[in-house]
Amino acid sequence: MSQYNEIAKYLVSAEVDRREVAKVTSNLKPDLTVEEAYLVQQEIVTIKLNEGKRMIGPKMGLTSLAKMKQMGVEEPIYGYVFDYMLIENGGKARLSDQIHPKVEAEIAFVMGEDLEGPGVTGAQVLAKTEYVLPALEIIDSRYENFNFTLPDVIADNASTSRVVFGTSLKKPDQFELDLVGATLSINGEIKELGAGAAVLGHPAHSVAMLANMLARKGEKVRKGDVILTGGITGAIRLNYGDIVSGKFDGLGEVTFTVTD
Ligand code: OOG
Ligand code: MG
Repeated sequence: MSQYNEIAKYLVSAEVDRREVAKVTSNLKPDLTVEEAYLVQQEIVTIKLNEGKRMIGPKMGLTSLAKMKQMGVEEPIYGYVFDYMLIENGGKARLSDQIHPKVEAEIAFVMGEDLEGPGVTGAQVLAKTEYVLPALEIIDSRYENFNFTLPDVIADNASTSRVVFGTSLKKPDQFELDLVGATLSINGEIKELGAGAAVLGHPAHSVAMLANMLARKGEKVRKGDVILTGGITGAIRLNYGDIVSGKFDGLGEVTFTVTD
């Protein structure tokens, strides 16, 4: 068994047991590189697929300048969303399914055609996008205190935990997605706000960058993939009883309630 597979099992068991663990770079593999971290992530994907879980699509993370600066990185990261992570719009997110969850507001793309890098542009993304829709992502780092280095968070499938997609699908040409405003409220109080432009200037740039990053591994974005483009807003810690609402200009509202 490879060392990457061993680290993948360590992280999957933390997720399954809802238990925070020491980050990989603090003892298991202090010299973990970004490239190796993606190999660990790939092992996690393989484990989940072998368990019969279905992939919904890739997601981008750390796409806002604020998050990149905070992490000291120049490039975003990606991970993968699976079917068991989906919560219906208006549904319940259970605290007992999580470790220390946070929520963030995002714009998602549904691809109408494959998208193969390198050299993909935002305009090409928009031309190949079937729909755009609003989403709330629940991130839940498996690491103690949500504290990690860049390779750690990549290995941990970019902290992905749950996703609530909005129910109305819109054609991308109806919007200037960079100008779409979003608010994130908890119990009726706005906690975070932003606009699509927070994501690399335009959320389509996030999908383009994803295609170009995947191309380095000979992979592509696929027709039918539902892609989270990264948090527009900062992430807010969730507590029992919270009623969470993301409102996106013209794209609609996404809500869920936090239960025990
Ligand atoms: C990493 C995941 C970031 C986003 O949208 O930026 C992410 C983290 O902050 O834990 O999903
Ligand atoms: Mg996110």
